[in-house]
Amino acid sequence: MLVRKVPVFVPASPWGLRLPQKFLFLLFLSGLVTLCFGALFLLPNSSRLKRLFLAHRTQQPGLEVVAEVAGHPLAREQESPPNPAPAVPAPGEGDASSQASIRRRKVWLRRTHPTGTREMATVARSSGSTALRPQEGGIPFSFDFNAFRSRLRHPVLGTRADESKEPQSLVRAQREKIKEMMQFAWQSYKLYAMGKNELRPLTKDGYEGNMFGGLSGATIIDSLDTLYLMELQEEFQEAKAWVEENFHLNVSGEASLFEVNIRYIGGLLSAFYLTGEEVFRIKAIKLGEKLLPAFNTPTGIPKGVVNFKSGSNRSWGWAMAGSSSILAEFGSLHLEFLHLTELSGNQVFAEKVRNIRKVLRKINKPFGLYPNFLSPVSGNWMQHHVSVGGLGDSFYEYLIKSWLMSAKTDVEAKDMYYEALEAIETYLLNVSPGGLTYIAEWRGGILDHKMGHLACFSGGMIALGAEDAKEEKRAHYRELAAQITKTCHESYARSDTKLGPEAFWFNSGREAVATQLSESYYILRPEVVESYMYLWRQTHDPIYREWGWEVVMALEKYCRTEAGFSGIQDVYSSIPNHDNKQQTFFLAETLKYLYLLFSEDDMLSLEDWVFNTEAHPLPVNHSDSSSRAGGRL
Ligand code: DMJ
Repeated sequence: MLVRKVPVFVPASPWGLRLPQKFLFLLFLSGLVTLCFGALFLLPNSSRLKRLFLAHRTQQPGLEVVAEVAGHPLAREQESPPNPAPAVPAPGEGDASSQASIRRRKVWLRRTHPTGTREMATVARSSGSTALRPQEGGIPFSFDFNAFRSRLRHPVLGTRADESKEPQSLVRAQREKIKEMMQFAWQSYKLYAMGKNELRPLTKDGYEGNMFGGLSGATIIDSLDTLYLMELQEEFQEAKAWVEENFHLNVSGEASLFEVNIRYIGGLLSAFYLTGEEVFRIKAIKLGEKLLPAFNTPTGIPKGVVNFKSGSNRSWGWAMAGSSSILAEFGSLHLEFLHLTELSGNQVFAEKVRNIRKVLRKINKPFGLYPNFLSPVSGNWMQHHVSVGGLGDSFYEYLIKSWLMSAKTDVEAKDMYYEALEAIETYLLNVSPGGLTYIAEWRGGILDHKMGHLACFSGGMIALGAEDAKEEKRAHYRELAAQITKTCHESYARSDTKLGPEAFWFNSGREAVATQLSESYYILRPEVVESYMYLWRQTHDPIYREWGWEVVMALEKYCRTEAGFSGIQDVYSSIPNHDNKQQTFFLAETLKYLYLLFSEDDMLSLEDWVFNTEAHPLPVNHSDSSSRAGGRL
């Protein structure tokens, strides 16, 4: 028989537990309670739980002030700081990054919880402060839109002097024609593919592609500013309504950091700066936050692909067997990310791109050149391939534009640009036997004598940068820009369609022509008309409008279909074989640059705006707002 021994000096608990057991149980219970509360406050994304528990907490005084001025009741969602801690901390970032995130949080708290009278007065004065709309899960930061607009040197759409001078002028009719093309491209997209990323005009349906991580409506976001600029008001309202109602960010696919940045973030930022509509600012910032995990690498150089669901990242499989980040991709974030900081008050965006700059400053450059492949793990170049076309292009563009966007204060960017350009001139620039100037591609010292269509933006870039070069180089750069643009025009002029191929060569007696069918296609790309636009603004030489008009005619003849515009597979065949794709950049860039080419110079004046690499205008930082952005734009 089992006898249960109960020592007389230990009284049994009411639940039949002895005292030491009871003590241990209580200890366990209190530990559990502490853990639960700890998790409530420390876990990312705990704002929903916090609301549940803290619903009756008194609101911060600073937030009341902002909400009152904005004229909206303040929702609890607005209290979550932007950019919650990234899902996966960067290897090697450990303590430093948590310190940085505490600092960021403090900055954010200072911004959103103003306590002093000075801050309150600033908010109260700014009648144009963007509103914090609860239903949009607003970003708790106020941007003084009216003050920003008052600092611009020119009306956004210009004074349209030519219209008042001569209402029926040729240039006006040309501009109207381009506007009609935009209208047609938009209507076709709307009819057959509304909400999808791109229109397929032959099959009359939409296409999502796999670059945007499940985001939709790339054509809509890319078109917003072009519609606005062309005063297509009804269409602009349709696009805006779609963004408000249907542009959802809770997607979970893999996205290209570069493409999402230049098209979506760029498009939303421009739409905000042109209209002051809060929905664009908020969506741009929230989408920007979704891109941040791409930077979780040992060097801080982002990888090309980010997984929106897991927050993991990876390099493109084709980039040196998945080991490299691409110069043009990580080098074309600077403009947008500084504006994300400007509009959110969150330093994290600016920190990310400044770090990229730091890595690039430090690394050894072969002959002063920047190769296209860099390891985000070791920070070393992975291959010595240098190109001003694909893989390299917009890195150079963003250097000179960073300088311009900073109202000429970012001297580092300017120096990097001119140093890089000198190296390019020394090692890549060539003149063909027929007298055509071109920028070849460099492979460890050996030249490929070809130029991609993408490289044709460089005429415009060099023209744009010419004015700030050393005095003795200015005329030279102007001439160089004109010569490169002329070469790119030749690549169009030498085809049967008067549209240019994807790549053209200078060898075996052939000049400025593609040498194989696989390079003979034209996919509605903008780079050549982009250069015409800059050269026109710089010189007012009528040749650029003539050349631009040739493109308009060719687009109409060979790329216009019953249901939108399409690329063609062979520019050397006058019987077009369409590729069934109306690219988003056709509406964002090609038609916009054409429209600007036939407009007055003060429409989106280059004194006030820089265009991102998808032609989305971002404002120059004329102000003393450096303290707001925590640095220079
Ligand atoms: C655009 O998406 C951008 O201009 C990018 O920088 C390069 N390629 C396309 C247009 O050709």
